[in-house]
Amino acid sequence: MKQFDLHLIPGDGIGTEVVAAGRRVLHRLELLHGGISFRFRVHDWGCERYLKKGAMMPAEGLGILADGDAILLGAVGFPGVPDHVSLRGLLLPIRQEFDQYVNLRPVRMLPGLRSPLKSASAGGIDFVVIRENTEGEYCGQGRFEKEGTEEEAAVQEARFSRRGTERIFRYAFARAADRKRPRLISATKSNALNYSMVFWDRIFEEVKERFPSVEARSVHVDALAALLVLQPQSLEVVVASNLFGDILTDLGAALLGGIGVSPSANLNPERRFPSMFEPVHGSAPDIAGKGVADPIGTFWSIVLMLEHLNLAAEGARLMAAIESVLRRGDTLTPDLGGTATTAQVTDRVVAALGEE
Ligand code: GGG
Repeated sequence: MKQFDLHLIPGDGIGTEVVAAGRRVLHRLELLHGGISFRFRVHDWGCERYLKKGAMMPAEGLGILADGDAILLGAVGFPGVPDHVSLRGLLLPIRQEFDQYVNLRPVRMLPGLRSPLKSASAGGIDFVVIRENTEGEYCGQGRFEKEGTEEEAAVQEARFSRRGTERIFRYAFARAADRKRPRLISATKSNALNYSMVFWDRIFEEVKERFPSVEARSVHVDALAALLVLQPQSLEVVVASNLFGDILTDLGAALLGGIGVSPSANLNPERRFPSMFEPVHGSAPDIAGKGVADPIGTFWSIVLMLEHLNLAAEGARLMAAIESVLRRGDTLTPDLGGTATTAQVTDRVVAALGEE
């Protein structure tokens, strides 16, 4: 029996509901396979803990996670704790300290999803955003100046190292080279950001030299946002900085008809540290506790996790189950136009797993 140690951080709001659903799906996969077992260690880290103890996770939190095979996270953030405190107290330290420098976010139109774009059809939109995940605009450096005076100001720094920039491009080019249409677009804004994005473009051109089979170009992020809406079918791989990737992938999720289905993987490709998997959506306090959160984003993130754990067949099995439930379309949560609960969608996916 091969055992996988999984750390679960349900976090805040609907995070607890979708991770509980994910656990059921993993348990079902375990039973169907017969030769694997998932050992779950659940951590009650998040905003509630912050309000009681003054920290989102314990001081030794990263040490606790370090020995796991992977981390599954629900969502972070809740009213009562400022968002920058919750994000910087849990999500960002894990990504940064575990050097999860690739944030991989597929944008794929699955059967049954209803895109707000008239031209979108299942399979028509199928690209992946590779977001730099450890530095850039989210490096956390900056300062307040002359606070409380007429001249007060805030300075937010964006740090792009050669090492960090080169490695994200290498990863993105390698992914693009593997696609049927080997195409890569780098999101830039070097007309306005005269240090960081000029540097970003320079390194992009250097790395491009090493991948002659990939058709690669830079596009300003504002024009790229328009391209996502007007010609998403033309896209294969997009590589972006931390902030640009964050924004573009919410737009990408919206192209699929709602943010609830979109998955993400925070990867340490060298596997020196555990990687973390999480739906793109946040904690959605407005629907938290109502039992109607869409668990599909978490299930799809689990597919990415299974692939990372070299359980590709299990990943494919889960993806097929998700697609069959979406295709039938009679058990969908309200964000996708249905009336089903999280538990009902999970029941359906669990049942579909057994039908393969
Ligand atoms: N599912 C993870 C989550 O809570 N995301 C909310 C969020 O604001 N994420 C920002 C980010 O991905 O950098």
